[in-house]
Amino acid sequence: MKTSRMSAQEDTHTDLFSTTSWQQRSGGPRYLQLYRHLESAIKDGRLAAATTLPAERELATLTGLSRVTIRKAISQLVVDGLVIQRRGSGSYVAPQMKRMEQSLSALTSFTEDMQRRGKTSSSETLSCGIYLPSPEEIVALGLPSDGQVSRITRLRRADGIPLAIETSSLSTEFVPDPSRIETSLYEKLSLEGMRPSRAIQRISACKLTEEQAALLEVSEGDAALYIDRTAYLPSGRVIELTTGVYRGDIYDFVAELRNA
Ligand code: 16G
Repeated sequence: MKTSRMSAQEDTHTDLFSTTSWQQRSGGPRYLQLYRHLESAIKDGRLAAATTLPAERELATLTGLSRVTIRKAISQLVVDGLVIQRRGSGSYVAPQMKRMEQSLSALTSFTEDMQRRGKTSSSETLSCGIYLPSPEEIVALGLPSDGQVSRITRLRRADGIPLAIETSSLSTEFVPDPSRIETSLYEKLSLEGMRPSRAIQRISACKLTEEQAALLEVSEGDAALYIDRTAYLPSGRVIELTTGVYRGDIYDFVAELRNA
């Protein structure tokens, strides 16, 4: 027996897809018409985030279009990041997030940035522990080659939407137990009088690997920003080396320039 919730969703689907108003003889290729129809329904909220789209066969029946045409339109929505396709569990509307401008002049933390925007941030620890440092960590953190490094990799979300994957490395001298970093690394450092006062950040373009894309809920190969931040204590010692990938469809990093 169907639940009333399923029936309501089915009614929405029937209304949205069976109307022929969006299909016009002179409106160009059918897949493009369906694509545009779905794109506007997603953008204006008629198809809300996380709504499951009807299966290809059902869509073909509702719209009167061939399955090949349906597939082409859905594939384009997937490429555009509007729809997420999961093997075995169908297609659903991707969470929508407006682009964010991130200042390059203030040394702030992810948690603070999201709080300022009125968003709820969260952190999922993907890995965490004490490791032998990589050559990059030895140089950046000024560690002895037989030293140890505390490393934590986190998936950063705002209002439940995954935005970035960050790996932070800190000397065990400053952070002996990285598992004690709860929501905010900077909050923990501040409490211990070790908040960085200055940082150097390098930003480059990259494409997401399959694993990164799955975590960020976008498509493999999507454009992203690779950022590394080396942050310093007022004493001049490096406290943090963080490298991360940030979703290119959401982040705009903005720098203010003055006359030299
Ligand atoms: C930001 C920083 C990152 C820092 C983190 C601390 C950039 C590009 N990176 O994401 O270096 O480790 O904030 O955030 O801005 P938290 O205090 O919320 O853990």
